[in-house]
Parts: sequence; C-alpha cells; structure tokens
Amino acid sequence: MGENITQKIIKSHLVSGEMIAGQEISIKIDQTLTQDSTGTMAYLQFEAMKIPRVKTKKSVAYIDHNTLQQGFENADDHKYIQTVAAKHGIYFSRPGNGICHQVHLERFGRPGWTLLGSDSHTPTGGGIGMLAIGAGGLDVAVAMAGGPYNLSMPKVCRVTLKGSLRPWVSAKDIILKVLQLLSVKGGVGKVIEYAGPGVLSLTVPERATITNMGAELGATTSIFPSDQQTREFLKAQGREDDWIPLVADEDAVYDEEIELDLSTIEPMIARPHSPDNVVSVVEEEGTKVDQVAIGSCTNSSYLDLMKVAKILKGKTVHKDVSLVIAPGSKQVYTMLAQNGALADLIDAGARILESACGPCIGMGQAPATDAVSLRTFNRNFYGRSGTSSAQVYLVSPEVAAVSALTGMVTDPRGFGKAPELDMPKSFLVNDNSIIPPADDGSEIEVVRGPNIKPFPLSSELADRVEGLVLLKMEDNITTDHIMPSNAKLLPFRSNIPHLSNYCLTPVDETFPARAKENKGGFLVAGHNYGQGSSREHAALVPLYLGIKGVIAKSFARIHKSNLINSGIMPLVFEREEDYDLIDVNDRLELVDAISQVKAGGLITIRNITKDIDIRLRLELSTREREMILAGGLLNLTKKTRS
Ligand code: MIC
Ligand code: SF4
Repeated sequence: MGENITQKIIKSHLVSGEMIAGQEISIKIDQTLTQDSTGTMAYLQFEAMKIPRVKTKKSVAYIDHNTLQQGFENADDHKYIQTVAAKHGIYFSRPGNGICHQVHLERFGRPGWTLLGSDSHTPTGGGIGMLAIGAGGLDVAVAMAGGPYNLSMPKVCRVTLKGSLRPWVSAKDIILKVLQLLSVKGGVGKVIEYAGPGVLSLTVPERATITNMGAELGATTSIFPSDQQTREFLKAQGREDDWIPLVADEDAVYDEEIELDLSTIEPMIARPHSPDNVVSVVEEEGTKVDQVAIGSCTNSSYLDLMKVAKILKGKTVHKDVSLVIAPGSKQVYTMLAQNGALADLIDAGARILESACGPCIGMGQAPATDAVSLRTFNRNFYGRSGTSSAQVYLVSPEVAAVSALTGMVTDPRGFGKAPELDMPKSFLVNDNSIIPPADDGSEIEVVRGPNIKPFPLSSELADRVEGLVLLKMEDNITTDHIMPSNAKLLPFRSNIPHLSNYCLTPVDETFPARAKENKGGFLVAGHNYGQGSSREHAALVPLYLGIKGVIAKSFARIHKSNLINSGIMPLVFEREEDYDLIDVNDRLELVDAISQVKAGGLITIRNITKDIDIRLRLELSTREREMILAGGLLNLTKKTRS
C-alpha cells in the first residue's frame, strides 16, 4: 500500500509505537524553534535537565513577540535567551530579524525533516514540506535534550485542490474557506495534507499561509508536497541543496478526503471572535473600518507586502483608518526598502512597524474602543488585540489594503486589475542577525535579570483529591482566555506568580482571588478547551493556583499535553450531558485517585454538593498516566533518573 507524505516523514523518524491513528507514537526531532514569550520557560526547563549542548540538527531561538520594551523585563528576557542559546548550541535570531515562522521558512526549513516549535503556528513549515508541529515549551526542551516527541498518530485528511484562484483571491481565502468548512475543531487529531493539480500554482509563501492557519483548525499540522515550487523557493534562498522531492504515492490511502475547486473561492472574511466565523467578503461589505493591520506569521511574506504596496502606490489611506504594517522578516523588509515599495507604503500613509509579531499578540496598536479592526492575522479571539470591545476581522492582504483605502470592508474585485507578481528569482540573503552559538559554551555565563523567576512544579498525585468547582465555562475557551497576553502581561512570561493574578480574568475577574482563597480546585468547560496558543503558562499558572483537574467535553491538543506535563488531570465527561450535573461552587471529591488513574478505565468523581457520582474518562497513554501520578514530566524524569 502506498504512503502519504505524513506517513513517509513519520516512518523515517519513528522512535517507538505503531503508525495506527490514535495510538501513541514517538518521533525524532531534527530541528526546534522557540520564540521569546515561550522561550524563557522552555530554556529554564532545558537548563533543569542539565544537558550541556542541544542534540538536535539545528535549534533556533527567535525574539519576535516581546519587542515593546516598556520596562526592563523584555530586554532582560532577550539577554537571558541570547546567553542561554550561545551556551547550549542554539542559534539566536536577534530582535528585528523577524517573526520566527517567516524566518524559519526562509532560512532553515527543510522538506522531509521534522520541526518542533514552542509556538502553535510552527506548522507554517509545512509549506516547505516539513512535518512541523507546535508544542509546549517543555516538550521542545525535551527534544533539544535529544528526547523524542510523543504524540498520538494523527489521521491524515487529504485536501485536493483543483483549478486555480481567480484574480484578487489568494491563499488566505483558501484557508478561511477550509475553516468555514471544518471549524476550529475540525482538524483535531489530524494532519491536513494538501494535494492535487491546484497545489502546483501555489508558491511556498502562499502554501505557508495555508499551513500556518491550519493551527486554527486544531490540526496536529498541515503539509504540502515538496515539488518544483519548493525547489524554486529554496534556490531563490540560496539553499537548493536542501531540496528533496517529496510527494504522496499514487495509491496512498487517507482517512478523510475533501476537494476544493480554487476557481470557486471568493474573497473571505472571519468575523469576530473566532477564525471559523467565516463568510464571503460580499456579506460584510460596507462595514466601516477604523484600523487595518497587515503582517503576522500568516501574511507578511515578500509577495504579500509587494501586493499591498502595489495596491497602495500613489493613493492615500482613508482619513478614518489607521493602517499598520509589520513586514515578516528582515529579508522582506530590506527587499521592500531596496526596490522602493517601502516608500510607496509610507507615502500612502501606512504606519510601519518593526519586523515582529506586534499587534497580532496585542504588542502595541490596540484599537480604539468599539473599533473595527481588519487584520491579515490568524486569530481574532476576544480581547487578543488589547481592546476587549474591539471587533476584529481576519482577511487577505488584498482585502486589507483595498479596505484601508476605502475606509470600509471592500470586495477587492471591484477595484480594477489585481496586482500581478512573480516569485523573485533570488531573495536577498544576509544572515547577519542570526548569531551562531559558541563552539564551546562552557565559559559563557547565562544572564538572569530579576524578572526570571523559578517555574512551579507539581507534586505526586494524592490519593484523595478534593476541591471546589471554581469556574464553569463554555465551548472553545482559548488560551487567550486562560492566560491573557498583551503588552502589559507578555513581559511577565517568566514570572508565574505575577501572571497568576490575571488567569481566566476574561471569563471571570474574580477567578484568581477565589482560586487563591480556596487553595485551588477544579475547572469545568465545554468542547475544545484550551484552543489556540501553545503557551504552557495556560497550564503552569493554573498549577500555581492549585488547579487539580480540568473537566471538559473535549480538549485542544497542545493544551492537553501542557496540562499533563504540569501534572494537571485533563478529564473528559463520559456522557456530555453530565456537564449539566456540575455547577460553580460544587465540591468534588476523587477517592482512590492513584489506583483509578493507574487502572486507566473510567474515573468516578463524586459531586458532594449534589450527592451524585459522575463518570469521567482520562484519555491518556501509559506514559501520560505516569506523568499525572508523578506530578508532571519534570518530576517523572527526575524519578526515572534517580
Ligand atoms: C499566539 O499566536 O497566540 C502566540 C503568542 O504566538 C502563541 C505563543 C505564546 O503564547 O507565546 C502561540 O501561538 O503558541
Ligand atoms: Fe506571532 Fe501572531 Fe504568529 Fe503568534 S500568530 S507567532 S503572535 S505573528
């Protein structure tokens, strides 16, 4: 039987387990990436493992998230990461060099290799044919230490692309269409593998836009074949030697199949507050716009920004619109500067930011009260922009640029001829902002500013676990709800005690105080709890607050792993309707916890307040059970080593 691309890469990296969907496997990781907002924690954990030098083929530490330096905190974190990277064999991408996913695609990504990144949009690398997976910082630390990455063997869903895109329609519209079809839960447990004749017409940066936003489907990752387009891209980056052909066998088998005719896709838009709340732009046309933001790891490539520059050239941004643009990398930025496109953007009235995540993670440019913000980003979760009353919409660079001129949501198809652009034959390559590690790191001193605080560790599972239900939440609670991130909070990513004062406050402002007063307890939630970011702070902070278990209808993949790594039980209702049997302030009790977790079957929890038993599933592998019993991954590692 033939193999698909996912199976080929997994097979060549398989360390243990059988490639049967749903079963736990472990794979060897070739490359890792971290960024600064998850990196500090990942490197603190790496240091705790006492491994002198990373064992991967290449590990890169990027600084791209926390670049607003309002106080010493971010700059301290940058120094810590720079020195810890130099010491332990990790390449350091300086602030200003660009967004991790964009730079990694340009300079390091390799077809057929595996990449584990402490950022949920790591699957951007799938655009170049790598198996690129987002994970919590601790999993990335383990991979840097040479350990395999454990995951459940995904199902593979083939999305066959036919035909070609019409003018003014672009890669962003394809992935918004897929989100409309599959929803933010539609990719859970799956790899989305793109195939078919339509693939050929998409360049690597366009493919990367699509795989990037596969994260919003909840997918393990997304991947494109490695073909002539991939070769051209690598050649233009001066890396043709990194190219290998990689396509699915003709008789490859898939678990699911979808077909998309590219010629039927229209410009699309995701309405507030979810990336799958997608309609055609036509349906939203005329809505007045206050802010337009172009950039992020989804849409900040050279081609994307050149399109924007062509649309804006010689025109003026609407008087009521603030247009902000953040080029994705130093390479993109310099090329725009050299060919004059940057001047066109500035001249039209755009506000140009440094090459970083910026407004995508609320690092500046928060919109005005009740403002409508149109963004080329990937997430429009409630409050993420830094302004909770803002209405954030997600669109393509074309829709963003045209709407910035008209001052309202505009279907670009009425705007004349679409800009036409070819992939450059060569990109400007200058890696002078990527600092290689020291040959011998033993002499390097790691600099730790006062913002670097120790991370919390769980303790072994008690045999009786008891506590109050502190919150009852709905479906699709995001990590931006659990551990909000914005310009004020991101500087404290290495300071869990400080962050704990903000945990789950977008859901209930009284939560941190109540959690502290009651010395922790339980959380109850609906489906897809913890969707979004890979930030393990969404588990470490609840751990710090004494949360013992989260009882939900279902969990998002990365967050579930982060909970287990932290020793918090992710419990799933055996019968969904039992969600109605628990209320806030109910007292729950889990007796014989150790034997119940060890047994691996159903777990019975008692709702003391309502005097009823509720059956829950702890859907964990044997290894994960051991983690819960030991109080998390680091405790388990210590235990097995001693
Ligand atoms: C995001 O887009 O939400 C982030 C910020 O990049 C996160 C990482 C983080 O929270 O630091 C992600 O996607 O994993
Ligand atoms: Fe940065 Fe936004 Fe991409 Fe996250 S989604 S890595 S914050 S640009």
